Amino acid sequence: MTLSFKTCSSSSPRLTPKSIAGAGDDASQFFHHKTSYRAHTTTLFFILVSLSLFGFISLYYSPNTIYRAAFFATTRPAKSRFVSYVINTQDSNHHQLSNGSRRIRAEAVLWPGWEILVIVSPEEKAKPPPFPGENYTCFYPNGEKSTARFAAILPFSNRASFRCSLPGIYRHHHPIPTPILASSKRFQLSPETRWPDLPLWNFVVFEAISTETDVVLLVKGPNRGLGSNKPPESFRCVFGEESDTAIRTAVTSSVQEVFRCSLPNITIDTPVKIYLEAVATGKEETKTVPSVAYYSPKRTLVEPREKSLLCATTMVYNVAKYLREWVMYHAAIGIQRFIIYDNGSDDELNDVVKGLNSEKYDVIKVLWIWPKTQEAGFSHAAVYGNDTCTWMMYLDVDEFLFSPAWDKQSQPSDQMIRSLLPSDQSMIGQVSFKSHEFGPSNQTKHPRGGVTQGYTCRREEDQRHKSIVRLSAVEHSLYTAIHHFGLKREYEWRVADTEVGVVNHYKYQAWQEFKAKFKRRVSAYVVDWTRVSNPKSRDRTPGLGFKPVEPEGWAHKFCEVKDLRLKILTRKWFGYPVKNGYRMAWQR
Ligand SMILES: *[C@@H]1O[C@H](CO)[C@@H](O)[C@H](O)[C@H]1NC(C)=O
Ligand SMILES: *[C@@H]1O[C@H](CO)[C@@H](O)[C@H](O)[C@H]1NC(C)=O
Ligand SMILES: *[C@@H]1O[C@H](CO)[C@@H](O)[C@H](O)[C@H]1NC(C)=O
Ligand SMILES: *[C@@H]1O[C@H](CO)[C@@H](O)[C@H](O)[C@H]1NC(C)=O
Ligand SMILES: *[C@@H]1O[C@H](CO)[C@@H](O)[C@H](O)[C@H]1NC(C)=O
Ligand SMILES: CC(=O)N[C@H]1CO[C@H](CO)[C@@H](O)[C@@H]1O
Repeated sequence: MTLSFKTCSSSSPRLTPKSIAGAGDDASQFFHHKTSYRAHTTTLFFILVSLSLFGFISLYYSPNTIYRAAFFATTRPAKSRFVSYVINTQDSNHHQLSNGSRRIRAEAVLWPGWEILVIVSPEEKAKPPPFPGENYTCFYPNGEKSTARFAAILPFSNRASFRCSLPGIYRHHHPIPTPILASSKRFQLSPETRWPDLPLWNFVVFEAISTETDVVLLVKGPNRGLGSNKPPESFRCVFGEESDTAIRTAVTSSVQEVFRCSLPNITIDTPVKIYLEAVATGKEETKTVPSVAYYSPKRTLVEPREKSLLCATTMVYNVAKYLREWVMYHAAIGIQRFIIYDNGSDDELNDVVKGLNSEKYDVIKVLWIWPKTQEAGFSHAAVYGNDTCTWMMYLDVDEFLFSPAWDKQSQPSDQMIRSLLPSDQSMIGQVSFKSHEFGPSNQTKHPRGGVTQGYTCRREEDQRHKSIVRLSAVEHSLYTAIHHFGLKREYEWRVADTEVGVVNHYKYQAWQEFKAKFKRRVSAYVVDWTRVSNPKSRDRTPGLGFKPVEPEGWAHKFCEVKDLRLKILTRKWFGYPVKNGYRMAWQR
């Protein structure tokens, strides 16, 4: 039973990998046919529909007020974006006019954990915060305030962001007012102050990326979960804030969290706020999805980089420890550029990336602070990488691609991955490689020589695949199921035979490592592993309960086959002898 294709929810036949094509296809000898995929698609489709229905109902009845509030928010008409509050002028703070205090224009969104992410608007371009010594503060209509802690500079738009804790009194308030960000601990609120509703994280436009021909919006909310995509015609994109000057354009695609908007037929040269709008139907009025995203036209590169690279992208959280091994190995076999989407790591990731850069590895880091948005992040990477990369490998940092046939090579070569891919002229748009899941292999801590040296025992069965995709072949919708992308109609998808190429997935590591990793899953549709729901999911570890307690005999689990192939290969290529044993090139 190949559940690995359960994520092909669109049940589109072109999402099914093709069998070996006819003669003349240079890559055909590498691929084999998986007849069972299509047979399962229909059944899986129904399972998915029921699952997403269940998901929706459980969201609606969730005790979590954020979800409920958001549900109501979606049913409110767009017009009431502004609410008036009576200001409590008795509050002592407000009698003291502060000289230096400046209101900073900003957008905000309520995150899980009653935290507000406040993002400074691009209109604040003259003096972008943060400035040392300033005491950034969030102010609320009733005179309450909370400290605004600097969070990060967001990539692409270069906006500073802060975090404020939502005061308790507003936690059961609906709608919640958007706080005012000011540069000191005191601020004079005026009775005319308008308090727009605070967008909630499950119903918001959170990112926009422009292409030459359109703009891609990443949006939480309208399409909830798998298999519930609303037709593009039911939406419009709104460029600009004011209802009389805003420009509306057509939405050309609506799949998962990714929407694509036509560009307005006038030139916009400064960043403008961009919204998504659900068009009025017989039953419902027009409603606007709130936004923290800005549109700015795509800058044409002064010196466009050569668009010929073989790139890799991955989304990480606190994996600095593994990154050197992963980058150095894959660079040696032909990955030219690494694009790391960092989900707010607080380990030494920056230092590791800097170190790799100083050794001439092309590694760039993109901060991706949006929680539980791995699919949207992968779609983003496809667009972002399209300027410089022809092929993009989507692999996690605990996954290593290799070919068993390379064991005869005494040195790695930068043509190795290339040799697993079809020629430039081929109409194969994506090649997937099955993975083998390695167990803890008796390790009790991170192995000194790296994962390829330490983990050598695995489960026997092939597990789900990972893919290298030709970016020009990616479907307009940018649909991704993490393990593969949807392709344009004219392109084919191949799954490589495990004798040709296979991914070693160091999935079940020494308990200390494994525990940390599985506490934070990045996918939007995969539940936290400690939560009792969807207990049959493939993402759940067999034999593991719902508590982060080391199962008995963990170090010996998932050990069915001794597989030393990559250990021997990497030791030959990257190991050098030292006094008592050997060291790997990535060891520091
Ligand atoms: C603002 O600063 C000026 C001097 O720089 C001072 O005269 C004035 O009283 C201050 N206003 C307030 C409200 O603190
Ligand atoms: C910020 O707060 C500190 C401590 O309260 C104070 O010393 C400092 O002057 C404040 N800075 C500004 C710009 O108001
Ligand atoms: C731009 O589009 C609007 C409708 O969307 C149309 O009315 C207008 O004529 C167009 N302008 C140009 C210059 O094409
Ligand atoms: C793990 O240790 C056991 C003995 O404790 C041994 O039989 C087994 O081969 C070891 N497995 C690996 C992968 O080293
Ligand atoms: C990449 O750019 C090409 C045009 O150069 C376009 O056809 C293709 O759809 C783009 N792919 C992505 C993922 O944006
Ligand atoms: C899945 C995951 O790890 N998401 C995290 C990404 O980063 C944000 C902000 O640090 C967290 O809130 C998410 O939980």
